Amino acid sequence: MKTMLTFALALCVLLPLARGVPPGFQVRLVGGAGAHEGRVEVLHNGEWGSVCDDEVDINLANVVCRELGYGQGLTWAHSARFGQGRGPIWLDNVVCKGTETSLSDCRFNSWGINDCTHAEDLGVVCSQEGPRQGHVPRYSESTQPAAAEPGSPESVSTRRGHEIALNRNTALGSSNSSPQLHGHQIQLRRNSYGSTASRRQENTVPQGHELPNYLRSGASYRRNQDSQPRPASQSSGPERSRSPQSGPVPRPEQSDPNVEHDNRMNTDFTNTVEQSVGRGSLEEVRLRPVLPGTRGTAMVTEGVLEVKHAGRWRHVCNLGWNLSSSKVVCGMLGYPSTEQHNERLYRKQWESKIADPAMRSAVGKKGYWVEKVKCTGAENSLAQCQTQLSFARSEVPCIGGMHAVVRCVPGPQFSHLSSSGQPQTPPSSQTVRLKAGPRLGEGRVEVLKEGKWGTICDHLWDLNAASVVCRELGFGTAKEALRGAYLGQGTGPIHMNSVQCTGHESSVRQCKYREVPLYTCKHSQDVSVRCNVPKTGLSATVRLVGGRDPLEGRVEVLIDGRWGTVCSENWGINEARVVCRQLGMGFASSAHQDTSYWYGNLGAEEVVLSGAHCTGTEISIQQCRRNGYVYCPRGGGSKAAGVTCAETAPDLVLDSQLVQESAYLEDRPLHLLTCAHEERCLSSSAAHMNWPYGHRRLLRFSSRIMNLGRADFRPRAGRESWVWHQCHRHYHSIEVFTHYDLLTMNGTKIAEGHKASFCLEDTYCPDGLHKRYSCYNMGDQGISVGCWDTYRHDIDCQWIDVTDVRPGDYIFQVEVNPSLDMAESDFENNVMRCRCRYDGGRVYLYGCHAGDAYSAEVEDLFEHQRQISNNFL
Ligand SMILES: *[C@@H]1O[C@H](CO)[C@@H](O)[C@H](O)[C@H]1NC(C)=O
Ligand SMILES: *[C@@H]1O[C@H](CO)[C@@H](O)[C@H](O)[C@H]1NC(C)=O
Ligand SMILES: [Ca+2]
Repeated sequence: MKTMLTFALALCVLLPLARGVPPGFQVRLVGGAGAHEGRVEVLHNGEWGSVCDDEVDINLANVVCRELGYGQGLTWAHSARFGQGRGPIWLDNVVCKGTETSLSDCRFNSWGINDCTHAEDLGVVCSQEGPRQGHVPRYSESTQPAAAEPGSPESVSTRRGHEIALNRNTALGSSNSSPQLHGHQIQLRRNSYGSTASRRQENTVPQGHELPNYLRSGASYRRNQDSQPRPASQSSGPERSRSPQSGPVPRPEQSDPNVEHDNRMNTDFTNTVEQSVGRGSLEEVRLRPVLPGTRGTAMVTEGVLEVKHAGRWRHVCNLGWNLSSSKVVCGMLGYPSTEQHNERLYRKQWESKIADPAMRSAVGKKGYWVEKVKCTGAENSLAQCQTQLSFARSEVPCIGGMHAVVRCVPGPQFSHLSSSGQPQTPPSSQTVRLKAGPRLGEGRVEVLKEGKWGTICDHLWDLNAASVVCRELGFGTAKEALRGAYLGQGTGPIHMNSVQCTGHESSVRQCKYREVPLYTCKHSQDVSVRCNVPKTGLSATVRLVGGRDPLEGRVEVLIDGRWGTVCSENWGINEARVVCRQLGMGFASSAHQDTSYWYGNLGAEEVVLSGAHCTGTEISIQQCRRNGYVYCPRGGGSKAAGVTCAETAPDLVLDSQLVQESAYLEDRPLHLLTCAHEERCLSSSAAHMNWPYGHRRLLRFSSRIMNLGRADFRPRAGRESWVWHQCHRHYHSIEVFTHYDLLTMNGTKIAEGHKASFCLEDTYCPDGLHKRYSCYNMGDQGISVGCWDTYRHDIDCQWIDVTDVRPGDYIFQVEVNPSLDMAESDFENNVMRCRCRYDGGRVYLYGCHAGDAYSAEVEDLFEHQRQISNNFL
């Protein structure tokens, strides 16, 4: 009772807040067979956008229809039955009382704030009879006759929509046609019967409800094939006989949607009460936050569970539900684990809700309940659990129960986005990682063994193992378990093969697996995963504008509630990567500092973010370091930052073994070094020598740069800007392509870094691949996927000038693409380091390895321990 009062109070409080219709607001119906039906679109800020179907009930349809000049709403249709819209989703969680004169007066999240996709676009069907004939929108005529109160007998007698009602038809015996609802029997009513008597009869012998046929067809609405609603008599005719299905049912996408629809919707409810849906059909789940403490955050971790079956969202009965089932749901939502929610609070809310007529249809909307869910907790998806689907009927589904509630625990990298979580950094002692994935929660799987990162070979690789990896990394279960180096090849060791997990392991290293004898697996068999990641809402806080396709454009970000541009000063590939990842658009292929060729949104030209500096691993651009106040002398507009994103990217990796094996010293006479001097391949002290007498001491080595990514590596500069180098008689397409450095053990550069620019080509391609890039005769430059570009130790400039270096222990370092000029899927492997001992006469390189090959601890030892033994690594 107290809760009811609170609710009534809340309504009173809301009333005075009712906004006037904002200027320029309009509503329209799009994509229906006639003007009286379609996807609801609203005009806000000059842009049409759709409405999300969350929490919608018939009141909303009534408001929209009246606003458009129709009598009232016949019904509403969720899940984009009238096709998916484009552009913004302006409204979500819209709650109308039914008496508003405009949709804009209903309660909803702020404009554009939603957790929906266009697959949830709302549609409405308006009754064509009404106070006005035809379509008289409010916009052409400002006054609107007050429509009949939705609960009044007159209105009900003309209303033919389907209303899902909660009924307790025993105690009250109410003759009021407006359902006075206190129990929780769920049934579909057809209220086209004129008299109360027949309606009450209907309560005991429920009938099918009337919906235009095209609304009933399955998940995919195909208006063109079935554009005419059939007469009502036809759809309520004899039912197709139906045998209860047991055992596995075909997955929805494989079955004929119409057949499925017939089974589902035109059911004679008196005969069949239940139908097992078997496996494979509950593919999508969501949580609806209903407690005040769980609302209002972009990332929903707790709420009433809804599952999508054959295009409809349904509630799940909590009888028999336990934490194992919650864990599966959380996994699907991108969360690694679950915990117990406050049962008492939800029970209380539930009881007050079903006692309150105003809320009944919101509860009853999910007229079909999924029941008897049994999961072990190891499943990747609810579809693998035992479930039953109940049909609306006179008997009550879920007697004594209520909707299931789930509370998920986000991974540490997301916990700050949930309502309760404190900021946390992911554990540094991680022993599994994802590499080179285009999006968050995707990538090649690498595990740490004895301080060394290695890959997993793909024999027996499956979703169970992939899910263990995903959970271990703070994501949910796996969406995909990929084999065959689908997300690029690793380097270094291959640690595991034939991995088999039960799904209960907390780390993939606890799963059964086989060691990998040398040469039995190749990196072309490296496994990768795609994990379920939580909907953070972060992708809605950045957008690309003005590009030729959706993957490029000027960057506009939402900061402190305002959209604006980003200062392009120091805007680079790391920042661009974060933006692309935040948008779910893959890798960044370029970062633009000049976007004059793209037009931004009016009103969002101003710079709202400056000094952005990302490490590249952040999950949003707002998370990167930035100026406390905006400082951007170069201004926004055409000078604002932009990005181009791409699904695939190259990945350059240095062959460290070859460097180690090929290094030697040469004392080279100066007269052979004129070209090299001209190209600045010698230390500055060379300039003070008495040319051409004397020599330079050179540390020479071969290097091989492999492209292990999934796109060709191409110089960014177009051919017209390549530089002809007369001395070496070729074009340089990239000014700085590699750094060769000799460092002291404390990291100081001792030999002047030689910055080499190169002519890129496919020196070697493995069998089956064709060389496509060649420097000769101004040929196309680049490195094809799978090929490599080799610089032999005996070519000019392929060295470090160590003439001025004293004997001692050093670190030898080669870095490719050091300025991150060109996009790659992984930059961590672009550095290669060796220990280097120089005794004044000879030089030894040992322990050569890629920058990401070892754990942080081992890398630390490597760099700082002076007396490191030769066979340490
Ligand atoms: C939940 O129920 C399932 C099936 O009845 C059972 O296998 C599982 O162990 C239960 N989990 C918990 C946490 O009680
Ligand atoms: C680093 O080591 C060099 C000699 O190896 C020394 O001259 C220099 O002062 C050291 N720098 C720091 C910051 O320790
Ligand atoms: Ca790389």
